[in-house]
Order: sequence, then structure tokens, then C-alpha cells
Amino acid sequence: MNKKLVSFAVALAFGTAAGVATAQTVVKIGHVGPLTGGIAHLGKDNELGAKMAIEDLNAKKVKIGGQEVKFELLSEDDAADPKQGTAAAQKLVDAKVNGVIGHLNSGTTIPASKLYHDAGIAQISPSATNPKYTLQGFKTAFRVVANDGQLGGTLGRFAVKESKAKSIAIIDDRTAYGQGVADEFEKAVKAAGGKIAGREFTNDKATDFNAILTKLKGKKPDLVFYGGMDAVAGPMMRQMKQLGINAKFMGGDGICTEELAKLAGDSMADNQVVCAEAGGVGKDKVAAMDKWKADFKKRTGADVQIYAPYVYDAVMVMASAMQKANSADPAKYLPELAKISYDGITGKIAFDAKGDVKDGALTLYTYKGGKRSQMMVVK
Ligand code: ABU
Repeated sequence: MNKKLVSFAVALAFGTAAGVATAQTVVKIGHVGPLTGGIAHLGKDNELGAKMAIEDLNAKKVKIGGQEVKFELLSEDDAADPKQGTAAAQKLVDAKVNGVIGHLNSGTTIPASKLYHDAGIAQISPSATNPKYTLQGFKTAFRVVANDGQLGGTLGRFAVKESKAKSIAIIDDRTAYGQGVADEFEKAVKAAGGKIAGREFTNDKATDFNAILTKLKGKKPDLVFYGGMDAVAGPMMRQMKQLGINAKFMGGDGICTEELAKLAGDSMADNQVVCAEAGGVGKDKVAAMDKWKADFKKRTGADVQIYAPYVYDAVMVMASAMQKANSADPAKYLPELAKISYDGITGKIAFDAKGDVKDGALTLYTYKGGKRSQMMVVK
């Protein structure tokens, strides 16, 4: 038997009244996201979602293989860096985790997925949206959110048909996510009969956008789309205002966070921004989602940034597959994960043959008074 795959760890728990040691089965769940760097607030949001799920599972005293198990979270920091991402993945493989929730970024999730695949470990990304992740043919790779094709496509059509933008500028951060979602947006704008006035790029750590914004200002854009994350989008919006670029600002899920309003400060006007979360719940689930977010705030002291509920559901989906298989061995529970039908906080979760969530929804948001404000849920 492959020892790597049989990774139920047995820990000794010294907690009984008589002081007698009892054996307890530990199920190790890996989590990876950026816990340091410019988007650490998003990595921590994800990590808190995972911690809450682990707490709730342990409170339920879940049994697998006829034995009560203890779920344990092994959390790693990849700093949103592809090299650090594979190093973190290797650490989790070496620790013989039973499954991985992560990574947050497409640029780390995609290279790490090869390591998990080769080790036979199930991976569910709660937020990586680049389609390539699930196009590699890895039976270990799943995601619980919609992808960049859906994000960029919907936003591109919205820019032309609803925002009625006539001169559209695009900037991306050259990451797997930022460039990918910007490419999809550009394709959809053109297909809808819109015009791209100019396209520029920056990087995910940049702070000075004067050169590219000055170039784009000459094209008189009425809408700027940014493919990248909120940590760069906020300062970019401030510099747009300083340069007198009075345009709508659009982006995918990477900018669609509670934090964006703080990062952009008073450069953000009400209704100026349109962005999309790569998920969303229908009216029947809104009350449950609101309740979950209030509980999250009470237990963690933090507001949900964006993907914490998806991380929570990803952990629950993995645990549910283990229970159905009666085993935490990925070789045994992977077939159950592939055919799961789970009713979560974020909606119904089932996967298609590639490992993508079926019928993934999107939620369009704007910002009013410095707060995210929902516009519509799109299927
Ligand atoms: N989906 C936005 C943030 C994560 C990523 O795909 O890189």
C-alpha cells in the first residue's frame, strides 16, 4: 500500500479524566494563500474561512471509517508568488495532508496543482479563476467558483451593452489571473461591437502608474478595465483621479473586495466601479449567506473580504466526500468528490468533468458610500 496515500495520522490525545492516553485519528487539511505581501488581507480572509470550517467540523464530531476524527488545518503562506507556491505545496505533500484547499491565486494554484496531482492529493481552489487550472486533465483539481471566461465575458458585455462605454482602456498586471481575465474581457468587448482604445500593462507589485495612465488619457477612455488585484487597483484609481481621468473603473473578482474602497479612498465615486465576484447566491440563499457573514464577523472579528464563504464550503465539500467514501485517503474519496452534490452557504456545489463548479454564478457589484453594493446575480 502506498504510504503517501494512506495519510490518516494517528495522534495521541492526553485529555481523558483518568489521564489515560486515547488514540485519535487526525485528518490533515492543507490551506495555502498569500498571508504576507500586498494581498495578505485576502489570504487571511481565506484562511479564516478554512479555520471556521475546521472548528465546525470538529464540533460535529464527524466519524470516518467508524472512528471519530479530528480535523487539523496546516496553513501555508505562498505570498502570491508562483515559486513560493510550489515550495508551500511541496511542504504539504511532505506532511502527507489528506487534501488541500487553495491556492488563492491562479499564478500559484496552477503550478502547485502538478505537485498535488503527482502525489494523488485532492485540491480545491476557492478562488483561482484562470481556466487553465482545470484544463490540465488532473483528476485531483477542483474549483468552487466560476472562471475568467465567465468573469471577463460578462463584464465585457456589460461594459458595451449596459455601461454604454464608447472608448475602453485595458490594463493588466501580467499575472495568470490578471492577463487572463483582461484577455477574456477584451474578446467580449469586441464581440459585443465595442472598441478598445488602448491596452497597457503593469505588475502585481507596482505603485506608480503615471506613465501608462498618461498614455491612456490621450485616448479619452470612458471606462478603464483592470485585470489584477485590489492592492494595485486602489492606488491606480487614486492616480487616475490626480491625472483627471474621469472614467468608470471595472475589474474582475480580484478587485471586488471590501478593502478596495479603503485602498481607493476618496478617489472612488459612488457607482464608478463595476466588478464581479466569481460566485453568488439566489434570493432563496441570501438570508443564510448574510447570517454566515455575521457569524464570521462575530467569531473572527473581521468582515468577509470576498472568498471566505467559498473556502468554508470547499472544506465542507472535501469532508463530505470523505464521509461518503468512509475514508480520508484521497485515492478513496476522490471519486466521491468528483460526483458530489453539496448544498452549501455559496449554493449547490457539484463539479463537471473538468473539476469546475457546475452552473457557476457571478455577482456584479458597485460601491456606494465606500461599501460594496450588490447589483445583480448572473448565471
Ligand atoms: N480570481 C481572482 C484572484 C485569484 C486568481 O485567480 O488569481
